[in-house]
Amino acid sequence: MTTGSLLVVDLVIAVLAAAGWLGGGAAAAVRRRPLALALAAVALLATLARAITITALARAGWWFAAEKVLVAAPLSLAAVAAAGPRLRAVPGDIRSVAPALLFAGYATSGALLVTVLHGYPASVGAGLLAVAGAVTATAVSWRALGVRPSRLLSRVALVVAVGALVTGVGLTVGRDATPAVPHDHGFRDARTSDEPTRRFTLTAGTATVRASGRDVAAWAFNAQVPGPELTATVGDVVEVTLRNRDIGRGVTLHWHGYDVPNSQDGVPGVTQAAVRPGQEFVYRFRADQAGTYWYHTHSVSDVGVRMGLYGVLVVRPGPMAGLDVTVPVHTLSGLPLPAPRVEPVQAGVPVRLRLVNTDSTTHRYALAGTAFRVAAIDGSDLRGPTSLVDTAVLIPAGGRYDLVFDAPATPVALFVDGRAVYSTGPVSVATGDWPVLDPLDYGTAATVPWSRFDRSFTLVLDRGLDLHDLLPRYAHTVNGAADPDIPPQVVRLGDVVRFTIVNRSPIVHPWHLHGHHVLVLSRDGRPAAGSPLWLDSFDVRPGEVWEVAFRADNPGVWANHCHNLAHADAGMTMHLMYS
Ligand SMILES: [Cu+2]
Repeated sequence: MTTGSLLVVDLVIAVLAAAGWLGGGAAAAVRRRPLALALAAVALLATLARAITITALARAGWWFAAEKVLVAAPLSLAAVAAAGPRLRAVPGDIRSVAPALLFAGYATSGALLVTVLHGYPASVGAGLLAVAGAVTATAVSWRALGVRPSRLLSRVALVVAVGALVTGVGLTVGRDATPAVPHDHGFRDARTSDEPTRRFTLTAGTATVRASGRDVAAWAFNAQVPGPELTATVGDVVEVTLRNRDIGRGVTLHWHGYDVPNSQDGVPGVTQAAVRPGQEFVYRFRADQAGTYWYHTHSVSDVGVRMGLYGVLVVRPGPMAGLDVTVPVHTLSGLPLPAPRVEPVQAGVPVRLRLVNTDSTTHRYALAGTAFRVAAIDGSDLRGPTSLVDTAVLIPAGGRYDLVFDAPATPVALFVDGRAVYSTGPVSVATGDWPVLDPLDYGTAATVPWSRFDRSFTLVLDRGLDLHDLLPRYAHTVNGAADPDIPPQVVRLGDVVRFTIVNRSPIVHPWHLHGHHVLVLSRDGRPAAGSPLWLDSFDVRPGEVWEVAFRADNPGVWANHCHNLAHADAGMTMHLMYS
């Protein structure tokens, strides 16, 4: 079983245990003897079963099990200790068992809430709050049931509840505040004089565009979605004037995957101020990385990109032979945008399909009718890519794959999530059960260029309750904190930096570090065995642990975030800073 499934199974068992104890207690309180005993038996079994799931999760990594071992296991033991003896010799009046069963229910529910609302890392504060909640709820139940516990027991319960509550609140609220990322640095001017310059103007504005035969309200660059395709040749200087006509929430341009100087990175509040209606900003950078990239607004990026403020950036090493076409995939108001119309080519002509996923979720691509190679991922050429046939690829949010093949005499079609987006003729084939390429096993391996790491950071991705502008929200968290409270990763110029990224949530998080490409070292402890993978966007699936590394060679303050942009907006954003 994968760690991701194990996390889900453990959660289901925990819910079953808590619900069983609480239901059993309630049934006992109203003297429904058979129901009470049945529910209590289910709860007991579920509680014991957690010993297996928690042990398995701890073996997969302490990140997955910390609060379960430290909070759920002791509270589950307390539950069994309280309820077990009462169930072994059930008294004539089942109602007298109710307080013990309810205590077991409150204790296991408290532990469950610690997992769901607090997550990683485990904290003494959260554990004590769970204890306080369980004891208080039990005391209230005692009174409601008219059970008279001994005076000593009542006093002990009161002291435990108040003590745990006060300490727990103190520890939870008093968490160290983290330094904020400095804003609005001096912007370095990347102006250069004598290189050939490619100049573009992008004007952001509200627009109406056509998607799946319907008129849809959009935010667009130059009134089109996607925005104009920007192309350059290695060695050019790219100069883009961004104007904002009427996007009230501001616009910027982020060059996704392009390791530009920090001042050109387009992150509002970090590298520049958002461009307001009537304003403009000029971006300049040297096109020294060939490959497939894209640009998008980073101002209220979740809404802005979804509404259409994005386009493709392609940098070629020189003139390319054959057909070279970009296929950005985007969903606008729930409707897929049409793919570009492609002229048919003669058999034997080399074709490069530059696939770009500009949505916030993973897409599955299947190229039917021809063998192909994956020539590049995230703009970086792969080493020794082999020929693939009837194989699908999964492209994470923000990711790019370049597929190359020689046009066959028969039709070719590209399916995205089962829908044909590009075809040179009718192709009818079921691609749903094709195997999926694992890029970690594809191509020819090379040795990792570093043997030691100057800095190592672990990022544990989860969900948790968070106060944002004094309002509680269920945030997407990193190491238990949400933006803007996640401490930055501080590095020095020249450091070799390793990130361990752990996903203990039940959803995929596509990771994206600005300004750098990271080399994949391993996934779930298994070293990458294929071509070196230099990525800027990669899916960390539930239960996965990725190790990636890079050399800190691009000074500045860089956003480091989940590229499911709704997650990024809901807390999963932090920064890499150079000291
Ligand atoms: Cu995410």
